[in-house]
Amino acid sequence: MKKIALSILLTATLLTACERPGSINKDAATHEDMAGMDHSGMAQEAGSSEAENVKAQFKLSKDKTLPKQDTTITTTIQDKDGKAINEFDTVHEKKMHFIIVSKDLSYFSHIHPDYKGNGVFEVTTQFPTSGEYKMYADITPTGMSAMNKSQWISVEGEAVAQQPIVPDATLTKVVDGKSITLSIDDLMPNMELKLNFNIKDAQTNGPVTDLQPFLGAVGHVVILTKDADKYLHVHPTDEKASGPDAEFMTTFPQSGVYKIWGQFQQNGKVITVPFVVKVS
Ligand SMILES: [Cu+2]
Repeated sequence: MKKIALSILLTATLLTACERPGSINKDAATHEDMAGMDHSGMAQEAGSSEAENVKAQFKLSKDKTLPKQDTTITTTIQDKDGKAINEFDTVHEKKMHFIIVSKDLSYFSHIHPDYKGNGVFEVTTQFPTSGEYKMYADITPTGMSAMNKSQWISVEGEAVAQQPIVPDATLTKVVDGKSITLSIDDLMPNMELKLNFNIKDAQTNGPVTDLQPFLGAVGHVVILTKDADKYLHVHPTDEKASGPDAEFMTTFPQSGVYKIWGQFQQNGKVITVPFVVKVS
């Protein structure tokens, strides 16, 4: 009896996967936690079998990583047999998008490592404070779908106060003289949703219509679960838009609190606007 139930469940799962070829969940599911990290720093992955066959090794330039000091992060991408994966699609102008967040998600950094060949990427950055950080490498090995690999790291020093991650009462924020309002069709899990960022001049309240392409699109959006466990795939619906609206699609894989960062560019300057939402 149990066997039959399981096979029905499996069939249902396969059907769902077939019905939704562009399924975002497939790309988004990524796991890595402190406990699951071994000494070599190999990231273990859950998710699609394609992603399971790709491994990332993150190495920091110093044995002890200190805040406010240049730290080089080397990310090596290999297949499951330890062979270098050396071809990557350029997505939004880059072969790798690299996100670093603090454990409380108050710190967010979006940078682009240089590709050194042979599956090796390198970037130099500084961590602002001591504490735990999570790094995500967002890549599309040629012939595969987009995927991300992640790992927690510790920056030495005295513990710093953690900021609470609380859903915003209002989804309008003022950043760098812009007033940005986020609207989402429905804050419900497991459905493809539209996220619209409406951008106004905070002083005149006039629409901002001269957004510049940022990484080849109207903007870039990163979404993480509150515990930083899941990194969601987000894509713009109209890459060539220039404001005041910038529209993106994503799927929240489960109920819970998520942090969303929108990044837009005007007059050569990038603004990053964070929101916290509750999906239920
Ligand atoms: Cu990027």
